[in-house]
Amino acid sequence: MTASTPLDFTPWPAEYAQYYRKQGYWQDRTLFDCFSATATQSPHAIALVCQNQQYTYQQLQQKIAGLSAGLLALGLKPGDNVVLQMANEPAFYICFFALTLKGIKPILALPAHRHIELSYFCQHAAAKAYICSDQIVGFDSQKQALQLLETCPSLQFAITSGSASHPGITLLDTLYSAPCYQQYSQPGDVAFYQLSGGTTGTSKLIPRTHNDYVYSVMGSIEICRFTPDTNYLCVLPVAHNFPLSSPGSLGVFFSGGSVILGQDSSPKAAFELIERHKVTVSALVPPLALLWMQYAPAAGEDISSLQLVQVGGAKFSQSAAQQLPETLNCQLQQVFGMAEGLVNYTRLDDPLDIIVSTQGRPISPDDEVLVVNEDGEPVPAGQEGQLLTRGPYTIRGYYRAAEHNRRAFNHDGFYSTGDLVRLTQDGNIIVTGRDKDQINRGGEKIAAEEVENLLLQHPDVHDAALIAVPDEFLGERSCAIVVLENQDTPLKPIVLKRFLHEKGLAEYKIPDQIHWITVLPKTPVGKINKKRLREQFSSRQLKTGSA
Ligand code: AMP
Ligand code: DBH
Repeated sequence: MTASTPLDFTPWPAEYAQYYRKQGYWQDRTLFDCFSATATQSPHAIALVCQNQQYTYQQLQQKIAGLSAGLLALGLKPGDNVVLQMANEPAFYICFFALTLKGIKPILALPAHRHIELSYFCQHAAAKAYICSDQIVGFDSQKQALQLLETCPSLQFAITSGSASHPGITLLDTLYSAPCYQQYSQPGDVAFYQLSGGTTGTSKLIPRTHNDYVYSVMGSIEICRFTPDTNYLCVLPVAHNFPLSSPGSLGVFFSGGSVILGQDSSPKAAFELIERHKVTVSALVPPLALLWMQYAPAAGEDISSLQLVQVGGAKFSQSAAQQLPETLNCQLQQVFGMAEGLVNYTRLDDPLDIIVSTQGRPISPDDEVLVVNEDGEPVPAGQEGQLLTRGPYTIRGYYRAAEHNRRAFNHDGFYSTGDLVRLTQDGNIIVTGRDKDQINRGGEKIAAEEVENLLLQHPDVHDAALIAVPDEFLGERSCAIVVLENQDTPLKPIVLKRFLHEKGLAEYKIPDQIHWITVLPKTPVGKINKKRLREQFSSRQLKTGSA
């Protein structure tokens, strides 16, 4: 049996693959090989702590191999796709490694995803199973599972963590069998799908191979100096690329440290975990970093073990970056990454002004970074332009998205990130803006078009545009500008919000505010003039005639 289905992804051209191997980036090891190397070396070290549960590397490895056998016995096969949606719980990692060990490819859904996102993933990837959790607060994942089983023809199995389930849903705990270590996935194969924030429609699926992902993690470990003494607190959603791989939990597992899983990212809960488990490093999005900084001065907890806080996912303001090291009494690292690949870090030994004022530089000497103007020509150093990138862990194409790929990747295979950046003299990147139709709501990405298309499905909506407006806490919040069919009949913003909610859209994508307008301004070529809208609505408060 083999998991390789060649059309799953756009491979790197042979000469690049050969070069990346020659350089030692691609080591032809699977994710499970890397986990196992630690388990062999330090079987009794603590790999994972979550509430009152604790696993050594050996215990976790056995669980992984046991579940992997059970998944095959259930009827899943190498090459199958499954949707994996879990809370911050040990079962996530057990499933992740068990699936990839057997060449079954998880699509890493976020806990916030709902019917619209989940059914799209199931259908687009012809997923055979939905593996969910009983621990996502405020979400009946089993009801969701039944709904998916009904609506997605490819779906054969729904599996849940926890101890109680509806008939027709399999309990994960019943699947554990005798450990089987046989691998059905090759290092060059797609191991799993990460998700992009998207710019058009629903998130795109990002095929990540063992080789490229392992390299991004190993490179990150070196830069962030993860060691067996690292105690990493994961409070961001486990499946997100940042806390999974930059260096994230995988970085911990591959270097022998301990992951401490937190379900509650509020400062008090997180600080208690830091104190109890002598946490040395954590990864935060900017709004969380701000909350931790507000809480820290009067905190009763001892967080003196904390050495490093990584901040990424959205732009961290320079003034907050300046204050963080003193306020949390630790080092700051800025991380500018993307699930498509390229990850940039400020280095631990960089001068403070670089750490505070830039978003760092790539992991790899062979990450190619181009800053170009609208015609695709390189701009002089120091000038703002669009960031294009290509390299040993940046994908060459999204999964089953031929048309979108023609726009997102140029002829030479460079990925067009949609970010506007400036390069400093010493090669650090400063993110200056964005050239993609996306709202970055404190690290959560919203594709404007997806929400606009849903708004247009409401019978009273004639036209709609979703824009980002500045928000002191989130950096940006989302604002829908709506033209009503009948402008004499007022509509309450809450009606539209409820409409989106009932459609099954993830909560974070529901517009923070909604304004009415008689007609949307257009550009000379007839596109909605979002720049004008942003200028017009940026200073509007949440209160004024909106929601
Ligand atoms: P995604 O492609 O959904 O994984 O989202 C990645 C995007 O998040 C990047 O292309 C940036 O737009 C944004 N991003 C991530 N980290 C940072 C950062 N440190 N500063 C500014 N933007 C960031
Ligand atoms: O925002 C991101 O997607 C992101 C941020 C930091 C990321 O994917 C990463 C680091 O790896």
